[in-house]
Amino acid sequence: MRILILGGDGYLGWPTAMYLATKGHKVGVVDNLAKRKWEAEVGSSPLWPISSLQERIKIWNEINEVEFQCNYQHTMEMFVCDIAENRHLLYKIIEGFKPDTIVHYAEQPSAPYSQMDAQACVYTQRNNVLGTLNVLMAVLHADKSIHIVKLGTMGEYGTPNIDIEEGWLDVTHKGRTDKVLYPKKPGSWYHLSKVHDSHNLEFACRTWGIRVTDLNQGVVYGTDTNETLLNDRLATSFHYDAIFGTVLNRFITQAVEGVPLTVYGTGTQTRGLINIRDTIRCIELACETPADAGTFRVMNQFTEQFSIMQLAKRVQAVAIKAGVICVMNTIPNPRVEKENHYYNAKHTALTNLGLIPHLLTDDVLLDIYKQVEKHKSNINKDMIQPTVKWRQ
Ligand code: USQ
Repeated sequence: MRILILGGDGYLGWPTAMYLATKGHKVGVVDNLAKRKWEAEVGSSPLWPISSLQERIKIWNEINEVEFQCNYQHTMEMFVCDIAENRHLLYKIIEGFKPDTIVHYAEQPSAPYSQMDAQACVYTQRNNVLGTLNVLMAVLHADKSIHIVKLGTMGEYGTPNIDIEEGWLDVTHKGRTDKVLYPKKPGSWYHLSKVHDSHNLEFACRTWGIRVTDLNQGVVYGTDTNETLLNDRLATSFHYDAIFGTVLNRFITQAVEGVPLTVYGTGTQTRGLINIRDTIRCIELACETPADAGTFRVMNQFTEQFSIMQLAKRVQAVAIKAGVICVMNTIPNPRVEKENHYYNAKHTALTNLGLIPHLLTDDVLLDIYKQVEKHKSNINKDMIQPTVKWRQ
């Protein structure tokens, strides 16, 4: 299959590109390299140095040309394009590469970033919503049979007081029934941008007959995949700061550094989590089983749910095993979110397709801990405490 990955320079996009290439797919990577600019803007750096996208692709292609005797399938092509700003370049890339599938990660991924100020809010929604619209227009322009696999988020649903279904809800109202998009109540401008994307994608499926899979992913954790471990310069970016770091990666880094874990509020808020190794497998499963023409398919992409306090306690126990004293702090919650809430989110679609989850065992936690510990000297303590407040 020919797969074009939009946002292939990111924490998830890059490991996905390598993984799909090893599976024999012809992979093209598109990115505008903006993540590196956002990092500079907020003063964040990945915990270990990250090669440029050009260098990553060069190393990947060299390794694969040697290993597979120039097997064209395993090498990648790279395109620099801002998909939100340059629709016509995106058209050209798609016409030239002729993908069967487009995997779309090319969005500003941070809730705190989107809450920083007016500019960051408007930028996030503009970048994410217009980028996705341009992908839809490009598919309509080039070939309506291209399957779009879009990274959504579990945060689109928020924390409703009823079970969360996979994208759709059967509703009976005054004796009549219908199937509607699951009602969304997200918790940030960023999460809202993904809600807008989902509505635009569904409309395009319904009106143009295109095919889309929206993967509502939970909080991702982890440092490596088999491919990132092949060479230091193929590593993916790992963030622990309060803007781009996700909660479990942050807690592990805080434990390594010996600073109290930053549990926001009571820590009783619950989230779905997923290992980075399962993220790439879920993308593969979605690509291999395309949605039918005219279908907006939604799958919830997480494997286990935990409260934030449970995560903090798990990290604390592993740190203690590693011989380190680890304390946790419940600090005033900088976000506006429910802390005590019902949470029961369905997530069977991907396991039904064959996902065998990597669960969060103590060994998995310890592996991440050890990997982070190797880079302890790079931790910038000033980037750990949250600075962005939701309530202005
Ligand atoms: N939290 C803490 N302490 C911290 C950081 C976070 O208690 O130091 C809490 C937050 O209050 C929140 C939860 O942990 O309740 C998750 O926060 P997060 O920063 O790990 O995740 P979030 O902002 O929701 O966003 C991340 C990714 C985003 C993805 C989303 C999936 O950045 O791209 O869409 O996870 S989900 O959370 O399921 O919406």
